[in-house]
Amino acid sequence: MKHLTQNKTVIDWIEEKIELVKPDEVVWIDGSEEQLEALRKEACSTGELEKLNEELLPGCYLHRTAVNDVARVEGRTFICTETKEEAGPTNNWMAPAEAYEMLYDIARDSYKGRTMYVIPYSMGPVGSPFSKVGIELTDSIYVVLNMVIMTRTGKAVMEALGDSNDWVRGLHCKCDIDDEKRYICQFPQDNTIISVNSGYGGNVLLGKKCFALRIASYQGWKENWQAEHMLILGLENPQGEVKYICAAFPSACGKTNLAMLIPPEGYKAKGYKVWCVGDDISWIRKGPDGRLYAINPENGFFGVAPGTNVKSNPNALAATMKNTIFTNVAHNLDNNTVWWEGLDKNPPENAIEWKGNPWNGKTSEEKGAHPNSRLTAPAVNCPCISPEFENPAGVPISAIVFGGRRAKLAPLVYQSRDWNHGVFVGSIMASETTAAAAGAVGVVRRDPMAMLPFCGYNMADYWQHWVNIGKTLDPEKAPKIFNVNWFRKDDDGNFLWPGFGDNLRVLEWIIKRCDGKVDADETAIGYVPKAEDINLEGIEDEVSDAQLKEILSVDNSLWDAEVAGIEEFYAKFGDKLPATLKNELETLKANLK
Ligand code: SAT
Ligand code: MN
Repeated sequence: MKHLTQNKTVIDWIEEKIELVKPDEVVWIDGSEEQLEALRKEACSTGELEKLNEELLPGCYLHRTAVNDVARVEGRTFICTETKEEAGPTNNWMAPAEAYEMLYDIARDSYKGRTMYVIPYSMGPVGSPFSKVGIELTDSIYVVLNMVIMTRTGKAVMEALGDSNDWVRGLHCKCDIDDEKRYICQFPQDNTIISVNSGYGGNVLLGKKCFALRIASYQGWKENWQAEHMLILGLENPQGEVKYICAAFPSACGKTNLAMLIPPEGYKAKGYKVWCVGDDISWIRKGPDGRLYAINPENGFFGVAPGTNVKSNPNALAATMKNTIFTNVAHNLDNNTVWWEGLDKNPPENAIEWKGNPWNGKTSEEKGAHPNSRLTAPAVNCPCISPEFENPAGVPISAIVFGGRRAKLAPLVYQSRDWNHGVFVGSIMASETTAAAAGAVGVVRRDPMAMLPFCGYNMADYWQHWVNIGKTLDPEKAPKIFNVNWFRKDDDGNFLWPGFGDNLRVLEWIIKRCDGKVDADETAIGYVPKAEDINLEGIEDEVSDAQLKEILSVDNSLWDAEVAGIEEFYAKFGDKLPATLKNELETLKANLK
């Protein structure tokens, strides 16, 4: 067979995998439109995809996954390092030899009667010093077409790789979508990922969570850079200056909405604008001027559909109007388009729900779209995509923001005292769980830096890596670190902050803090805004002064209880817990007294 490369490390690995899984045919994805169009046609002929209304949604397709395969499966995700300690107490671990044997047994002969697609892809602009190459083998056209949107694929990638051995091996086998034999395994020491028995998003689009976070976080540790679960946005002020912010939130907590935010009317009129560089993942390294720079390694958005509408995120909605793949949403048969909960108040009557059954949105009690249904849209479609999106040098970061869903406790925003305190603030993040992963929803769990499901090595080493990065930065040039919480509720369960576009009011305060232009109140947990410094112009009816004071308040008794939770969590790491974090916790305790 003819390979798209002469790279011997690539050819040998592919030949070995062909021997293992025994495909009928092998097809290299060269990135050409003819090839992709033929694949779309083939997928439509087998029912894997359905072509949507070409006039209303040109180039768009619908896909339904198996009903037992709709989210990431954290319980079946493993970090396979030589020792359990290298994976740490927050990851599932399996010894590599044992994992390979088990996975090869599952994968063996599983491509019989199927085609192997070889997808060469680049995370990051092809040839950028930040970028890394991966090759994914898959027996799913759906995966090919999603990877083509989410990454840079094709010939140019193999040319950029040349004969280097620095590339990530990825083997995906659908097998029988058997959830008892579903495994998502990362081998950071071998640059390898193997995923079997799933056909869903983060389990199978191996460039995304598996590579760009789990493997890349490990690479960053070894190579002195960082892979983080962070959006990147540029905030342009009326003078035309753009400041960049990276923000980490757990899955389905509004990263896509924040990254594509539309400023409130008053801000728009003054000339404020938000540019989206990325909505999920940042690769960060120090630039020649000593500042931290970030790129978005992805090339598209794999956003949550439910709740996306003209008010919550008009930019994301606009991005899905062409060349987009919708997964597990409802199919409106009247006009061959799609619908999901929260899109509008007019659900279709004549539709098919996400499981594939007839559905009347006006009368049915069932949901039309799965809560974790997704849209895969090309970044170029986004009306507010940053002009710096393709910049191989990345964008300079002024602020790092951590955040989660907390009904109580965390104030709307607070700033850490310095880098190490900021690392502590990230390490104690906790959030209510969402539908993005299988399991209970709405339970508070620790999710440090929003990396709990994505850190490819011992979280204690990861924290130490953060501390070490800080040591290499001039404090004047280091990003300032903040924490936000858009999700505070009153005792009746009502949200106290409107969120969405109004979050710009908080970003404005953050940038002012970075520029040293606004004062703050020092509390036990860090710097909190003075109420008068959060601009409520235009939302006085929605957020009263008393309400604002409440969400800016720090309740020391609640924090005392939180300290107990942090101690319990930290205890899991034993002696490996960085001394810096231990000290920061002691400082917090002392401050609370
Ligand atoms: O399914 S994905 O892992 O790609 C999305 C997410 O959970 O953030
Ligand atoms: Mn994510």
